[in-house]
Amino acid sequence: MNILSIQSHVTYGHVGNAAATFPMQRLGHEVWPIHTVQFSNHTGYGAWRGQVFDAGLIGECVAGMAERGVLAACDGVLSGYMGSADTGIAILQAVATVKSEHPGALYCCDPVIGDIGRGIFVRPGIAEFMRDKAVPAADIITPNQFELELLCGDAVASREAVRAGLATVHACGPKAILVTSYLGEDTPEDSIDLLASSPEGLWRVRTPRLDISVNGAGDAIAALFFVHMLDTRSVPEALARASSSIYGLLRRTAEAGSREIALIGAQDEFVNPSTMFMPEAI
Ligand code: PXL
Repeated sequence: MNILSIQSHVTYGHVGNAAATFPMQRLGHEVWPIHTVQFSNHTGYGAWRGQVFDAGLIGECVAGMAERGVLAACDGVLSGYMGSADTGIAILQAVATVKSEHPGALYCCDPVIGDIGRGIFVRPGIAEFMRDKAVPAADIITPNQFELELLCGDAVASREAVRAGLATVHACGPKAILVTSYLGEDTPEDSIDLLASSPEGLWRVRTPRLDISVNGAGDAIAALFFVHMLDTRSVPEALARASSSIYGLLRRTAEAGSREIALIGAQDEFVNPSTMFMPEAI
């Protein structure tokens, strides 16, 4: 598979393309990264240096690839954190260009807006852009619980509410939704749920909750879920593989006591997760 991945990049550590690219490559895929920024390190450190690239760079790189005649071989476009609405518009143009060259290509949008506890951490206008423009253009989305609630406009703590919220978002366009972290009314204290939904069903994986706080895990799971969806075309299968790999990655990260996800050290988890979690239909 060939994946065009349009995200931020950091020199040190692993978020954005520096978290998404390698797991896809380790699974045997070609990744075509376009960097929307290059920073020294992720923003979780509170200080960083670097540059935000002009949104025009995205169109330039896509146009250059179109001139090489390679876009017909692009199987998917993956996007993550968008620094500005301009970047978002350029990403959606890239998606449209890829789909015009390869109508079977899929777009996976990680609608990065915020998180429980931190609230909205993107610039004004991005949340609306995600809800009104990016998500409707996407085939697959990977929100966390906070982002799902913003997208559907309601709390999703109960089983009925999460079903209703997911149905609302499916009606906007995406055929597959991965909820990357979910604490519902019936989630035990020591656990965390990942949900995956299609118009055909809803599946849950429940893993032990690890006591760590890192950046970039969401970027890695979106990439893994996307390539497993492209490979298997099965929502529960992609959920099982991606969640098992991320649990292994985070367990190794916790053991190492690292502030950065152990993307390289734990690479075998992408191919052969040490614990396989089975999805339950709920
Ligand atoms: O993980 C999302 C992300 C993407 N890009 C940059 C970040 C982060 C999270 O910290 O700092 C630059």
